[in-house]
Amino acid sequence: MDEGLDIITFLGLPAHSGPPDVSIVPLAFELTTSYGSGTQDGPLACLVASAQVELYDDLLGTELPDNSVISTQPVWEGSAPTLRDQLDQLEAHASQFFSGEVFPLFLGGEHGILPPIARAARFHPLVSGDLESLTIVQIDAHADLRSSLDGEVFSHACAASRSLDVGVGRVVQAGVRAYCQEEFERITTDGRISTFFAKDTQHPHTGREQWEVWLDELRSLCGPVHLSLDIDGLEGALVPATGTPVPGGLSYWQVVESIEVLFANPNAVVISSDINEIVPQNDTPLTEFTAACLAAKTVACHLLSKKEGRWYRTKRETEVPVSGSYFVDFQAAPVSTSRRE
Ligand SMILES: [Mn+2]
Repeated sequence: MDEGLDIITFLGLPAHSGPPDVSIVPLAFELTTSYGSGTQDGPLACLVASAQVELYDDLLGTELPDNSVISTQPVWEGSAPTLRDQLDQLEAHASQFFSGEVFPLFLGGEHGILPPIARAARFHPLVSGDLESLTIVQIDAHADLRSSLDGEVFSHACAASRSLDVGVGRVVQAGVRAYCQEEFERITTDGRISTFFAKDTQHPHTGREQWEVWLDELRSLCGPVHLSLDIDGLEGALVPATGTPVPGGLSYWQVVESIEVLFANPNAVVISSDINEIVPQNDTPLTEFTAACLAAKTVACHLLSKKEGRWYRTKRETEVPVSGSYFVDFQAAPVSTSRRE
């Protein structure tokens, strides 16, 4: 790693000693991007942009870090020779942040980071080996439910399918507006998946009603939750540098509202989050700055939920064994939908 990277901290906060309340975990992971590239540089660009984000959060009513310790981890770069080896490495790296004592916010990197993060979540005390209890809330232009893309089952386009395959109980997703027939059929037949299509929530006349249904879904979740925010879920104009910008997406304020409503749910505990598909923009920092603003909002909502007693610092009792080579040996589960011939 280049010298000096360790001095770039989230929000430009001074490095702090002591046990962190929040860990910002940059993941320079880009092995399967299919259109635009540059996601490996996204996390660092987001950290640099975050120094310009205002520290005051209106919901928290004070400035970050609000007497908490927010630590910025060194940028993780996979060193293993193959994609599958890197996924194992990534899972082992992510596992450190599921002790229950810290809230991790992973910065990606392509969305392919999700399955190893989700699998690492099984070590969180509230999940405690039962990944079925975990819900992934996904904001994304894409359903990410393909069985494979270009022959690769660990493509970023399969992030949600592979997360279900590693054992996650539910995926609820909004902003979705780019998907293939296989994905649509899976959405309509797999009871573990709830999809809120952008054509419904963003409809010029009836969108408001559908948006309320999405918010009610977030209010009704129970148990541990991982929030996975693919920034291409936002309207493409806000994040033009992301790998696959798509028109017709969520507004900035809709994503803010989704984060606030999710963290306010008294029956769910958001144990971790990621913001992914960040790509540095050449002519303006809009893409990485948008991601940094949403990262700050996520951290503020976590700190508020902690203040208000919806998050508990729990300690893992036993050490996490290194998971071996799960992804190397991974066999994709048979696709549960049958395609019409
Ligand atoms: Mn995605």
